[in-house]
Amino acid sequence: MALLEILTVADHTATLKTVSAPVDAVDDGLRRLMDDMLETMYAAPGIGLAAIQVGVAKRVIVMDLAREGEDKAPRYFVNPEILESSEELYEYEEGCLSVPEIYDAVARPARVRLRYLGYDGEQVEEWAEGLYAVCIQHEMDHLEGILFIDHLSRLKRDRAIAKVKKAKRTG
Ligand code: GNR
Ligand code: NI
Repeated sequence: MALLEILTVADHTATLKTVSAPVDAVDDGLRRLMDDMLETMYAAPGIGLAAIQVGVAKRVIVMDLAREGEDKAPRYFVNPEILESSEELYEYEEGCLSVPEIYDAVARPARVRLRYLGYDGEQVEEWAEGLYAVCIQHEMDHLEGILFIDHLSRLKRDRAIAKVKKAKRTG
């Protein structure tokens, strides 16, 4: 396994805005990417990671929502789709490894019905709610080149990017 570099808006805005391409086949090469992404996410640490955050424009996401002290619970999503969304919204204080140290509230559908391929290429359909719904929608935004700060006002977004750039400069 390998640790990958996580790209941030300090200097990789263009890459992070890329729309990722569907995956043709869940093969050993893709599983290796997912393994490396998971290791990178745990090391960060984070609860989710989309492939574009490590510079790979494929529709691939890894996630683990287990809390500290709980057993690891890795989840893998290839070519995920949202089939249905609740009218009800849920607001959550989001953060992003590509916008480090910035946190703000985003309202999204409280429940989403998902279809995706898992680690072995098996097709899954299920409802997500709570933190799972928050995280999968945040990650699926990455596949479209959208960051959580794109859901904020332009003023907040510009301030967030300026802060990340300054933090990178000053170390
Ligand atoms: O680690 C992460 N935490 C988080 C908290 C609230 C809402 C979304 C997230 S995802 C984030 C990791 C990340 O940037 N994934 O793209
Ligand atoms: Ni993110």
